[in-house]
Amino acid sequence: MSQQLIDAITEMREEDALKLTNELLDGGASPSDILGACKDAMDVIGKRFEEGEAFIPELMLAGEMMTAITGVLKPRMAEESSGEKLGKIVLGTVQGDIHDIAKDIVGFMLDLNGFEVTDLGVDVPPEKFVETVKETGAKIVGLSGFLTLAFDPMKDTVKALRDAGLDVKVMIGGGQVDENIRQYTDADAYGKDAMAAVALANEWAKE
Ligand code: B12
Repeated sequence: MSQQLIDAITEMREEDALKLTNELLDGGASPSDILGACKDAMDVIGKRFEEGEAFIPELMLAGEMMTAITGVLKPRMAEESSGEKLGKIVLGTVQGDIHDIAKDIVGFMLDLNGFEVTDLGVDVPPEKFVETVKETGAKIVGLSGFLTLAFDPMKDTVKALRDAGLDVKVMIGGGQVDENIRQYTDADAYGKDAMAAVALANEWAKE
């Protein structure tokens, strides 16, 4: 069934993709399993783009489908949420990068799980993160980025936060971010998906 969803997305059949998403949910699939299938589909489309078999309009359509599917998943995710407030988080897609679908999912999940999220949007310069942490008193910062070109701005943002003497934990994530990139940027941790972001935030909120 989830292979059918992957096929519907990669074949750009948005209506079928939404129908299958609902069917999967009704059949008991978890929103995170469905997001996993979406990620696989996005990887296929991304690969086609890399190989010159797909172009910007396909990437845009893929993005629109992701947004539509997320819209279906959100109410189901909300059913699994907790009520208490655990802490403040500043979140954004770093400078030079405008991919925001994944960041929005991360923000939504953090919010659902009891964190007060200030979402700075996309293409956010390091100084904006610094300023907002000062304003909100947040103890956690989340940086998202999908481009290779986002790694330097991530590193610059971590440095700017440290240089400003702010006592924050920084998590990073997005497409190709892994432990190597975490080391390169000097962030405290990386998370592979929204659930990992929630687990990290929970761990840090307890410290
Ligand atoms: C959709 C898409 C677009 C859409 C974005 C729409 C939007 N509003 O976000 C549009 C069309 C705008 C776009 C533009 C471009 N794109 Co694009 N895009 C994609 C695509 C197909 C999917 C990305 C996506 O939304 N995935 C869905 C999410 C939900 O997936 P996910 O990774 O599972 O998300 C989880 C994790 O990432 C994690 N996470 C994310 N952020 C964070 C943060 C924290 C703190 C934590 C803990 C976790 C975390 O949690 C998420 C939720 O579980 C990818 C291919 C791919 N394989 O990802 C290319 C891709 C990222 N794009 C690419 C490129 C090249 C571009 C462009 C430069 C193209 C161009 N020539 O103009 C521009 C960039 C413009 C810019 N300055 O940013 C390349 C990047 C290559 C590289 N190495 O740099 C990719 C990899 C495609 C490819 N294979 O070539 N793109």
